[in-house]
Amino acid sequence: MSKPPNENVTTYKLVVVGDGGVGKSALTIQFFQKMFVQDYDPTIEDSYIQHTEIDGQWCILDVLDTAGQEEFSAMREQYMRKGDGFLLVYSVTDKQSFDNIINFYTQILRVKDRDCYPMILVANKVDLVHLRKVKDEQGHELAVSLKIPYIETSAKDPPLNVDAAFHEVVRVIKNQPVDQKERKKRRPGGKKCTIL
Ligand SMILES: Nc1nc2c(ncn2[C@@H]2O[C@H](COP(=O)(O)OP(=O)(O)OP(=O)(O)O)[C@@H](O)[C@H]2O)c(=O)[nH]1
Ligand SMILES: [Mg+2]
Repeated sequence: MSKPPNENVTTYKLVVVGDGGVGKSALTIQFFQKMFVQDYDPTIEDSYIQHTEIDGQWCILDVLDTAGQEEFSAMREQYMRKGDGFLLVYSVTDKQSFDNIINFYTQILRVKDRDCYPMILVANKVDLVHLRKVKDEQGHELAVSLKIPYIETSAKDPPLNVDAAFHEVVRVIKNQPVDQKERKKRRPGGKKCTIL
């Protein structure tokens, strides 16, 4: 790995959303601090910032780890406004968290006033094979219907796809067509845009 450059690099604001207890903090801490947090300590809002090299290019990742618990849901619109890209996280052991992904997705598009936005679908806790309630096909199907990439992760040691998830959302941000960055939500009858 080469050294971080001194000149200005692009900053990407990423926001990690999803129900309480799905592993948003565990994924974020595993990415930034390379350790697994075993205990559950519900988050209100934490942010992390770090230089990172993705596909040979240095950038700054500014990651907001949000509160999944319903009692903090009033803060959602505010952090959604700030994000350049979103990780929509559910736990494969918690069907309700999977069913709620659509609510986060819809709310992000509404807040951004767009008909698509850089997001990825993250199926976490895949190490808990015997407790799994949501199959990989269900995750894939949802991702296809939302037109966003799908990735299976485990924040537990040894981590699975944790770096890959954060890197992928940056790729989606970078690869969005220029006109899409400006494009507002199309009114009824308009053409749909795609990210993939
Ligand atoms: N086995 C396993 N446990 C996990 C994984 N990710 C998180 N956990 C555990 O699940 C619990 C909840 O994880 P958190 O990361 O705190 O959940 P959260 O989504 O941040 O929850 P809120 O902050 O309330 O929104 C903790 O006990 C974690 O150790 C995983 O990939 N595998
Ligand atoms: Mg948390």
